[in-house]
Amino acid sequence: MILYNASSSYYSMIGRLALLEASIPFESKRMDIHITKEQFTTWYQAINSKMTVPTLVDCGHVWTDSKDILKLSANLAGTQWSDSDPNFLPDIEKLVKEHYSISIEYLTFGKALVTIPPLRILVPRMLHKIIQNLETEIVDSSNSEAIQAKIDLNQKRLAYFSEGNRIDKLDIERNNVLAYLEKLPVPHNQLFGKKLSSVDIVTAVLCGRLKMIGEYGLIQKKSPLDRWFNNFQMRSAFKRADIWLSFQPLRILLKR
Ligand SMILES: N[C@@H](CCC(=O)N[C@@H](CS)C(=O)NCC(=O)O)C(=O)O
Repeated sequence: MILYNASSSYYSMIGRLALLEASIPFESKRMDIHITKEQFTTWYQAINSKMTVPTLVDCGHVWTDSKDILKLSANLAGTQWSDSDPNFLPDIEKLVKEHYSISIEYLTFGKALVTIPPLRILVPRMLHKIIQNLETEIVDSSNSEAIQAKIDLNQKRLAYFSEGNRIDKLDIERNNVLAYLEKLPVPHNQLFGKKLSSVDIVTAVLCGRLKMIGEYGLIQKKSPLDRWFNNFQMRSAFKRADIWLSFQPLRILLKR
Protein backbone atom coordinates (compact mmCIF):
# COMPACT_ATOMS: atom_id res chain seq x y z
CA MET A 1 0.00 0.00 0.00
CA ILE A 2 1.11 3.55 -0.68
CA LEU A 3 -0.06 6.42 1.50
CA TYR A 4 0.22 9.81 -0.16
CA ASN A 5 0.33 12.21 2.75
CA ALA A 6 1.71 15.51 3.99
CA SER A 7 3.62 15.75 7.24
CA SER A 8 1.71 18.76 8.61
CA SER A 9 -1.71 17.64 7.39
CA TYR A 10 -4.23 16.77 10.09
CA TYR A 11 -6.11 14.19 8.02
CA SER A 12 -2.83 12.64 6.87
CA MET A 13 -1.97 12.18 10.55
CA ILE A 14 -5.22 10.26 11.03
CA GLY A 15 -4.32 8.06 8.06
CA ARG A 16 -0.79 7.44 9.31
CA LEU A 17 -1.82 6.74 12.90
CA ALA A 18 -4.72 4.46 11.92
CA LEU A 19 -2.57 2.32 9.60
CA LEU A 20 0.30 2.11 12.09
CA GLU A 21 -1.95 1.25 15.03
CA ALA A 22 -3.62 -1.45 12.95
CA SER A 23 -0.16 -2.80 12.00
CA ILE A 24 -0.87 -2.39 8.29
CA PRO A 25 2.39 -2.04 6.36
CA PHE A 26 2.50 0.87 3.93
CA GLU A 27 4.93 2.98 2.02
CA SER A 28 4.71 6.67 2.81
CA LYS A 29 4.93 9.13 -0.09
CA ARG A 30 5.33 12.58 1.38
CA MET A 31 3.63 15.37 -0.55
CA ASP A 32 4.33 19.08 -0.48
CA ILE A 33 0.88 20.67 -0.31
CA HIS A 34 2.12 24.13 0.68
CA ILE A 35 4.97 25.26 -1.55
CA THR A 36 4.93 23.32 -4.82
CA LYS A 37 1.32 22.25 -4.07
CA GLU A 38 1.69 18.76 -5.48
CA GLN A 39 -1.97 18.03 -4.80
CA PHE A 40 -2.80 20.05 -7.94
CA THR A 41 -0.46 18.19 -10.28
CA THR A 42 -1.98 16.17 -13.10
CA TRP A 43 -0.43 12.91 -11.87
CA TYR A 44 -1.97 13.36 -8.41
CA GLN A 45 -5.37 14.43 -9.79
CA ALA A 46 -5.37 11.14 -11.69
CA ILE A 47 -5.12 9.33 -8.33
CA ASN A 48 -7.33 11.63 -6.27
CA SER A 49 -9.55 13.97 -8.28
CA LYS A 50 -10.45 15.87 -5.08
CA MET A 51 -6.79 17.00 -4.77
CA THR A 52 -6.55 16.34 -1.03
CA VAL A 53 -4.29 14.28 1.18
CA PRO A 54 -4.25 11.58 2.39
CA THR A 55 -4.82 9.04 -0.37
CA LEU A 56 -4.20 5.35 0.10
CA VAL A 57 -3.53 3.15 -2.93
CA ASP A 58 -3.43 -0.62 -2.95
CA CYS A 59 -3.22 -2.56 -6.23
CA GLY A 60 -5.65 -0.32 -8.08
CA HIS A 61 -7.88 0.22 -5.05
CA VAL A 62 -7.95 3.86 -3.92
CA TRP A 63 -9.16 5.47 -0.68
CA THR A 64 -9.34 9.26 -0.95
CA ASP A 65 -10.60 10.19 2.50
CA SER A 66 -9.07 9.71 5.95
CA LYS A 67 -12.49 8.46 7.16
CA ASP A 68 -12.24 5.56 4.74
CA ILE A 69 -8.63 4.83 5.67
CA LEU A 70 -9.71 4.80 9.32
CA LYS A 71 -12.59 2.42 8.55
CA LEU A 72 -10.30 0.14 6.55
CA SER A 73 -7.79 0.12 9.43
CA ALA A 74 -10.51 -0.77 11.94
CA ASN A 75 -11.72 -3.59 9.67
CA LEU A 76 -8.23 -4.98 9.18
CA ALA A 77 -7.42 -4.62 12.89
CA GLY A 78 -10.41 -6.88 13.59
CA THR A 79 -10.69 -7.90 17.23
CA GLN A 80 -7.57 -5.89 18.11
CA TRP A 81 -9.78 -2.77 18.16
CA SER A 82 -12.98 -2.07 20.11
CA ASP A 83 -14.74 -1.25 16.83
CA SER A 84 -15.21 -5.02 16.46
CA ASP A 85 -17.40 -5.07 19.60
CA PRO A 86 -21.07 -4.60 18.60
CA ASN A 87 -21.76 -3.06 22.03
CA PHE A 88 -19.30 -0.27 21.32
CA LEU A 89 -19.63 0.19 17.56
CA PRO A 90 -22.72 2.50 17.42
CA ASP A 91 -21.15 4.96 19.89
CA ILE A 92 -17.79 4.76 18.13
CA GLU A 93 -19.38 5.54 14.77
CA LYS A 94 -21.37 8.42 16.24
CA LEU A 95 -18.31 10.00 17.83
CA VAL A 96 -16.13 9.57 14.74
CA LYS A 97 -18.87 11.34 12.75
CA GLU A 98 -19.01 14.14 15.32
CA HIS A 99 -15.24 14.50 15.20
CA TYR A 100 -15.41 14.98 11.43
CA SER A 101 -17.94 17.78 11.86
CA ILE A 102 -15.31 19.91 13.63
CA SER A 103 -13.65 22.27 11.15
CA ILE A 104 -9.98 21.64 11.86
CA GLU A 105 -9.02 24.06 9.13
CA TYR A 106 -11.01 26.96 10.58
CA LEU A 107 -9.66 26.12 14.04
CA THR A 108 -6.00 25.92 12.93
CA PHE A 109 -5.92 28.85 10.51
CA GLY A 110 -8.38 30.84 12.65
CA LYS A 111 -5.95 30.60 15.57
CA ALA A 112 -2.96 31.39 13.34
CA LEU A 113 -4.67 34.52 11.98
CA VAL A 114 -5.53 35.73 15.46
CA THR A 115 -1.97 35.27 16.75
CA ILE A 116 0.21 36.03 13.69
CA PRO A 117 -1.01 39.32 12.10
CA PRO A 118 0.99 39.09 8.80
CA LEU A 119 -0.99 35.95 7.96
CA ARG A 120 -4.12 38.11 7.70
CA ILE A 121 -2.62 39.45 4.47
CA LEU A 122 -0.64 36.38 3.34
CA VAL A 123 -3.41 33.74 3.65
CA PRO A 124 -6.01 35.62 1.52
CA ARG A 125 -3.28 36.38 -1.04
CA MET A 126 -2.30 32.72 -1.21
CA LEU A 127 -5.95 31.70 -1.61
CA HIS A 128 -6.46 34.26 -4.40
CA LYS A 129 -3.46 32.83 -6.23
CA ILE A 130 -4.74 29.25 -5.86
CA ILE A 131 -8.16 30.28 -7.22
CA GLN A 132 -6.54 32.08 -10.17
CA ASN A 133 -4.39 29.06 -11.03
CA LEU A 134 -7.34 26.69 -10.81
CA GLU A 135 -9.42 28.99 -13.03
CA THR A 136 -6.69 28.83 -15.67
CA GLU A 137 -6.35 25.09 -15.33
CA ILE A 138 -10.08 24.32 -15.56
CA VAL A 139 -10.24 25.49 -19.19
CA ASP A 140 -8.73 22.35 -20.68
CA SER A 141 -8.91 19.88 -17.87
CA SER A 142 -10.75 16.58 -17.91
CA ASN A 143 -11.25 17.01 -14.13
CA SER A 144 -13.28 20.22 -14.47
CA GLU A 145 -16.06 19.26 -12.03
CA ALA A 146 -13.58 18.58 -9.22
CA ILE A 147 -11.56 21.68 -10.07
CA GLN A 148 -14.73 23.79 -9.90
CA ALA A 149 -15.49 22.24 -6.49
CA LYS A 150 -11.96 23.15 -5.39
CA ILE A 151 -12.40 26.73 -6.64
CA ASP A 152 -15.66 26.98 -4.66
CA LEU A 153 -13.97 25.56 -1.56
CA ASN A 154 -11.15 28.08 -1.79
CA GLN A 155 -13.66 30.94 -2.32
CA LYS A 156 -15.38 29.78 0.86
CA ARG A 157 -12.03 29.70 2.69
CA LEU A 158 -11.21 33.18 1.39
CA ALA A 159 -14.53 34.58 2.64
CA TYR A 160 -14.11 32.89 6.01
CA PHE A 161 -10.59 34.18 6.53
CA SER A 162 -11.20 37.73 5.34
CA GLU A 163 -14.68 38.57 6.71
CA GLY A 164 -16.21 38.91 10.17
CA ASN A 165 -14.72 38.99 13.63
CA ARG A 166 -11.75 36.63 14.00
CA ILE A 167 -12.03 36.21 17.77
CA ASP A 168 -15.75 35.39 17.63
CA LYS A 169 -15.16 32.85 14.86
CA LEU A 170 -12.32 31.22 16.76
CA ASP A 171 -14.57 30.97 19.81
CA ILE A 172 -17.17 29.12 17.75
CA GLU A 173 -14.52 26.57 16.70
CA ARG A 174 -13.27 26.22 20.29
CA ASN A 175 -16.84 25.54 21.42
CA ASN A 176 -17.24 22.89 18.72
CA VAL A 177 -14.11 21.14 20.01
CA LEU A 178 -15.35 21.40 23.61
CA ALA A 179 -18.75 19.98 22.63
CA TYR A 180 -16.97 16.97 21.07
CA LEU A 181 -14.62 16.45 24.03
CA GLU A 182 -17.55 16.54 26.44
CA LYS A 183 -19.22 13.67 24.59
CA LEU A 184 -16.22 11.35 24.97
CA PRO A 185 -16.50 8.52 27.47
CA VAL A 186 -14.25 8.72 30.53
CA PRO A 187 -11.19 6.74 29.44
CA HIS A 188 -10.39 3.51 31.26
CA ASN A 189 -7.13 2.57 29.66
CA GLN A 190 -8.51 3.53 26.21
CA LEU A 191 -11.71 5.42 25.39
CA PHE A 192 -13.75 2.27 24.80
CA GLY A 193 -12.41 -0.28 27.23
CA LYS A 194 -8.96 -1.75 27.09
CA LYS A 195 -8.59 -1.83 23.33
CA LEU A 196 -7.98 0.98 20.92
CA SER A 197 -10.83 2.31 18.79
CA SER A 198 -11.31 4.67 15.86
CA VAL A 199 -12.31 7.31 18.43
CA ASP A 200 -8.91 6.98 20.14
CA ILE A 201 -7.22 7.57 16.78
CA VAL A 202 -9.12 10.74 15.87
CA THR A 203 -9.03 12.08 19.44
CA ALA A 204 -5.27 11.57 19.74
CA VAL A 205 -4.75 13.53 16.51
CA LEU A 206 -7.17 16.22 17.71
CA CYS A 207 -5.33 16.53 21.05
CA GLY A 208 -2.05 16.79 19.12
CA ARG A 209 -3.52 19.62 17.03
CA LEU A 210 -4.73 21.43 20.16
CA LYS A 211 -1.17 21.23 21.51
CA MET A 212 0.29 22.47 18.24
CA ILE A 213 -1.93 25.55 18.06
CA GLY A 214 -1.69 26.38 21.77
CA GLU A 215 -5.28 25.37 22.56
CA TYR A 216 -4.58 22.31 24.70
CA GLY A 217 -5.91 24.36 27.63
CA LEU A 218 -9.38 23.31 26.41
CA ILE A 219 -8.57 20.01 28.15
CA GLN A 220 -8.38 20.24 31.91
CA LYS A 221 -4.94 19.45 33.35
CA LYS A 222 -4.77 16.04 35.07
CA SER A 223 -8.30 15.19 33.90
CA PRO A 224 -8.79 11.57 32.75
CA LEU A 225 -8.60 12.75 29.12
CA ASP A 226 -5.31 14.61 29.76
CA ARG A 227 -3.88 11.48 31.40
CA TRP A 228 -5.13 9.33 28.53
CA PHE A 229 -3.40 11.60 25.99
CA ASN A 230 -0.17 11.66 27.98
CA ASN A 231 -0.15 7.85 27.93
CA PHE A 232 -1.13 7.74 24.27
CA GLN A 233 1.91 9.82 23.33
CA MET A 234 4.13 7.04 24.70
CA ARG A 235 2.83 4.56 22.15
CA SER A 236 5.35 3.61 19.51
CA ALA A 237 2.80 4.05 16.70
CA PHE A 238 2.02 7.56 17.89
CA LYS A 239 5.68 8.49 17.67
CA ARG A 240 6.10 6.87 14.26
CA ALA A 241 2.93 8.55 12.94
CA ASP A 242 4.66 11.93 13.20
CA ILE A 243 1.80 13.69 14.95
CA TRP A 244 2.85 17.34 15.16
CA LEU A 245 2.72 18.68 18.70
CA SER A 246 4.38 21.92 17.70
CA PHE A 247 4.43 23.88 14.47
CA GLN A 248 7.54 23.07 12.40
CA PRO A 249 7.82 25.74 9.68
CA LEU A 250 11.28 24.56 8.64
CA ARG A 251 9.85 21.19 7.62
CA ILE A 252 7.27 22.96 5.50
CA LEU A 253 9.97 25.06 3.84
CA LEU A 254 12.18 22.01 3.33
CA LYS A 255 9.12 20.07 2.03
CA ARG A 256 9.55 17.24 4.52
N1 LIG B 1 -12.23 14.82 4.13
C1 LIG B 1 -10.86 14.72 3.72
C2 LIG B 1 -10.21 16.07 3.92
C3 LIG B 1 -8.78 16.06 3.46
C4 LIG B 1 -8.18 17.45 3.48
O1 LIG B 1 -8.88 18.47 3.47
N2 LIG B 1 -6.85 17.48 3.49
C5 LIG B 1 -6.14 18.74 3.46
C6 LIG B 1 -4.88 18.63 4.32
S1 LIG B 1 -5.27 18.32 6.02
C7 LIG B 1 -5.69 19.01 2.04
O2 LIG B 1 -5.44 18.10 1.27
N3 LIG B 1 -5.54 20.29 1.70
C8 LIG B 1 -5.01 20.70 0.46
C9 LIG B 1 -6.00 21.50 -0.35
O3 LIG B 1 -7.19 21.57 -0.01
O4 LIG B 1 -5.58 22.04 -1.38
C10 LIG B 1 -10.15 13.63 4.53
O5 LIG B 1 -10.55 13.43 5.69
O6 LIG B 1 -9.26 12.98 4.00
